Amino acid sequence: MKLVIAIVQDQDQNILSNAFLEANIRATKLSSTGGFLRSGNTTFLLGVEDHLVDEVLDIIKSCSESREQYISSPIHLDVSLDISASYPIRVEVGGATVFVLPIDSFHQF
Ligand code: 2BA
Repeated sequence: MKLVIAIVQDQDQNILSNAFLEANIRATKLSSTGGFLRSGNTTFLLGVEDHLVDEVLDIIKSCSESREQYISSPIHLDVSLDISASYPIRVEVGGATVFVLPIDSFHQF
């Protein structure tokens, strides 16, 4: 059995939840925050039998879109203490960031 951890953009979480439901795949959804953009994203936890891992990865891939986001560069002072204006920096986010981990044991009490 494997633990699949998938971090997706909030805009994709609903369609991905529905796809898991349709495929009868169990998932837990957590609200999370990206450390870099500090904006909300969604983390799915899935305990998956080995033979279903590829199917789960295909579903995640098909439901996760890559998007561009812009962040403001920090305003900084140069040597002459002039304040430089901030400017937008383009960042490509996603589709999905996925980790697949082995599970030592699985219990439901
Ligand atoms: P964030 O940390 O908010 O990162 C959003 C996007 O910003 C990233 O998209 C990447 O394009 C860019 N980015 C992140 N750190 C950067 C840095 N130090 N310098 C320049 N650009 C940077 P993704 O790579 O698609 O990641 C989307 C979200 O997935 C991340 O949101 C984070 O929540 C999670 N994530 C990505 N890699 C991870 C990792 N190795 N471990 C844990 N979480 C990760």
